Amino acid sequence: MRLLVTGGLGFIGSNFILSMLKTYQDLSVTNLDLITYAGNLENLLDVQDYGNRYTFIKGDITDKSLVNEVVSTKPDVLVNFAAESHVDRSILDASAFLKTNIIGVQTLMDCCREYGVKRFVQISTDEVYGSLGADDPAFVETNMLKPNSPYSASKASADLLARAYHKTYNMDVVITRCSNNYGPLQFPEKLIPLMITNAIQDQELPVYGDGLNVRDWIHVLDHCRAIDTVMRDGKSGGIYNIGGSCEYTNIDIVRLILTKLNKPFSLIKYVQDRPGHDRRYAMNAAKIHDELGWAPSIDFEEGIDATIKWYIENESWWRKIKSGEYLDYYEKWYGNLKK
Ligand code: NAD
Ligand code: TDX
Repeated sequence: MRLLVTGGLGFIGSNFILSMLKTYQDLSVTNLDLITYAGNLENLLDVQDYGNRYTFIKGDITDKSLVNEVVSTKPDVLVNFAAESHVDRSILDASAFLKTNIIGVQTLMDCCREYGVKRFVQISTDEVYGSLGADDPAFVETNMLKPNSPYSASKASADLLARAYHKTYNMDVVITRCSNNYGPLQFPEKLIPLMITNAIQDQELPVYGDGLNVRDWIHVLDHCRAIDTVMRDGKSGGIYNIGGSCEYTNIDIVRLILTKLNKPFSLIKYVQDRPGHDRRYAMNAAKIHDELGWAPSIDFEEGIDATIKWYIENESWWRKIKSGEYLDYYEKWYGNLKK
């Protein structure tokens, strides 16, 4: 199988590429990534072991002539991870989100159609469904899309575009919608790596609002295995929820991390809430389980222990990130949230 992966230098994409190259000997990957602030060549240093089974191309998924050139090599499948992915940054400025997450997807799908790529896999998110109340049933694939942030609105737009290309052009498109991922190589702007690295540095841990918002956590490798399953066996035009069935409040996650690192709860700092903050996400993943036989396999306690260990052992990786642009962003965002 010849895979074209877009956005493969980010958190989930790099974990996906590593696990695919390791699992399948008869598979090669071309990775097209712009190397934005979130893309990191260091994430895939280990792929040198795979020789010519891995090719990297630097470029923008909104650049039609480049994408045409890359797609003209006719990969079997395109898996699109490329996106602006951080809700808080979308609140500061939505422009790049609309460009990459919507126009980028259109560009990729147009080129795939032109060159007859057999399948397009769009990596989407639970956030397209909006927010749940404490007693609401978990999201199912048939729920209405009710995005609440510029980020989730851009991802929902891409999902609708993917649906339209399937209906209009009979294009073979599958969409995966996953809950919150954690694991190695996650950029330290997201809750879990932010809290682990701030705690290691004895810095404040900023908790939004009352800290009682709920997320459904899944280890990134369980997500990658689900994507592989949908990519191979998912029904054309199908949408598949992926989740860990593992709901935690943010404050419980933060306290767990501090406890495991043997750091005091006094590092916790409640700050102003994120505008439009979704209260709760929970995924009903019965469809992917019943139709394709996938279920998560990594226990949260074990996964979080391994993740904390990874951040302790890879301090130079995240210390390099936590400089320059990151510090400017941090000041701009958290500077406004002080209570
Ligand atoms: P990330 O921010 O870590 O990585 C995004 C990658 O896309 C980076 O390597 C970046 O350089 C690249 N990129 C950005 N704009 C690009 C462009 N215009 N052209 C080419 N490459 C570009 O994101 P992530 O957390 O790995 O998420 C990957 C995908 O999964 C996203 O589509 C996101 O919406 C989705 N998702 C993420 C989560 C999560 O918990 N992180 C959960 C569900 C879905
Ligand atoms: O400093 C913080 N303090 C805090 O309380 C940060 C960064 C987050 N939070 C809260 C906000 C959320 O309730 O933690 C929760 C998780 O926040 P994020 O890590 O920013 O993730 P979330 O907004 O839930 O979105 C994530 O999951 C779905 C990913 O970033 C998206 O890319 C994915 O689509």
